[in-house]
Amino acid sequence: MLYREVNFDGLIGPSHNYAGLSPGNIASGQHKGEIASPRQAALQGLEKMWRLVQLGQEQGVLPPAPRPDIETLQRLGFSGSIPEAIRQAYRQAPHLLASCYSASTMWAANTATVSASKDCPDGRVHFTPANLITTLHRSIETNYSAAMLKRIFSDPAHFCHHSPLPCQTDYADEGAANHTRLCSSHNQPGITLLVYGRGSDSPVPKRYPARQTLAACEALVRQHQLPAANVVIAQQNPTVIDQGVFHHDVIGVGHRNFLMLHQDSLFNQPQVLQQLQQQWQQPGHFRGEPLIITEFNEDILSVRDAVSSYLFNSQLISLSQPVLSNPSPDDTQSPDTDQMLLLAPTNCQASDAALKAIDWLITGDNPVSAVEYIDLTQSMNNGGGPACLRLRVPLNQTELNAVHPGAMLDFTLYNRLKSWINKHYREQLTADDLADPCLPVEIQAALDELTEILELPRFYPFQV
Ligand code: SUG
Repeated sequence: MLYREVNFDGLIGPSHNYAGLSPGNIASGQHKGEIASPRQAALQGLEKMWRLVQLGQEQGVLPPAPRPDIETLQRLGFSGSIPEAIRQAYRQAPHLLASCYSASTMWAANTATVSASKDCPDGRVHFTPANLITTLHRSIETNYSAAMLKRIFSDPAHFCHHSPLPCQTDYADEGAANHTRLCSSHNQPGITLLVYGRGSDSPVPKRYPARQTLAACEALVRQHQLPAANVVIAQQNPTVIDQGVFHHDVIGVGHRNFLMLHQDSLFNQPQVLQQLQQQWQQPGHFRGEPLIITEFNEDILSVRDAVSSYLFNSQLISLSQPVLSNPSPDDTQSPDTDQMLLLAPTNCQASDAALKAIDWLITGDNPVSAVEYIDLTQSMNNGGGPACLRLRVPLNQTELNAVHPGAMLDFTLYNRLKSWINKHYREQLTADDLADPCLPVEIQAALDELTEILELPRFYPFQV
């Protein structure tokens, strides 16, 4: 049975704003307090999803968490009616109100760690929702994400849902942003590369938090029962964390048998890459194709330029993946070559260094043969590029058939979502707008209608 990688993107929610909530995420700090456009943000995210469909990919949509998170506001001591709790929070602690309003579930790469059924002994796809405990606004995603994933991937014959790791700093987990699955084809078991920033006695960054721990990676391997021979756990280089690489997917991306990363991404990088090659070639594991690793040194692209352009947060799209079904209208292309496309953020076009590096990449000895740019400025200004917005789930046709069908993007859904965004989303949102008592009412109406569009009745707590 044919397997392929399916991207599920977080639909950008109506409260998208710039609150500077993420220390160590340079864009989040730089754009703090700016006027956000939730409508533009959501349309940009939707266009990215639709482009993937046009490229012959299966593409799923994950609904946003309900915001503001009233329960968290109450737990933080803001009491009374919803408008009253919001008023108090705005007056006393606006950053807490912003945290409860954050649209951060858009960055689906942080929603969970996912292992392919080909990699797990029980032949099911395994999910562990990330606890995201490093920041308040992201930690409040977990309960929602766990329930949402169970609803979208509901069939226990195919999907196994684990509890999030314990909410304790030793188990800080940021999900698939620190996970890369390397395989010669999705039909074969892959190597799971997990990257952490903080371990028992490893060097730690001095300036910014290391968000993922070694203990979390080890626990994920145990939960998913991944065979040790197919796992590599590596440490992020603390010096790149201190330059703004708050997740590994800001400095490296892998797809199938290809891994591209900055030369300074990992601690002891030469040894890690050697281990990957050794495990790739271990006896009894037929891989079919070589593992191709392309390292960018400082002369090709500095860490600084990598962080500002987000080149490594591009999506790599295999243009030779089998098309399992064809949900698209007439203008859909299904290229049939052995090449990969780099879907890069338009920020790369504004950087001479990134453009040169991309040119070096696509003319080099590796599978990337083309580049395309996508405008995700609204999300990018919060440090979320193309790869941050998607959660990758390798699936075969039977598994794909078991996914909630209303979440799979086709031309009709694309158009319905576009109209829905244009109808409900504000053109602009500022920090002061979060105090507007009309905003929660507007958001609730929008999400209520969304659940009809996605065929998810009684999905949000306010609907039960
Ligand atoms: O966790 N930004 C997110 C960006 C997540 C990017 N994801 C990946 N690299 N996979 C974060 O730092 C900023 C929100 C604000 O400042 O308003 C924020 O949460």
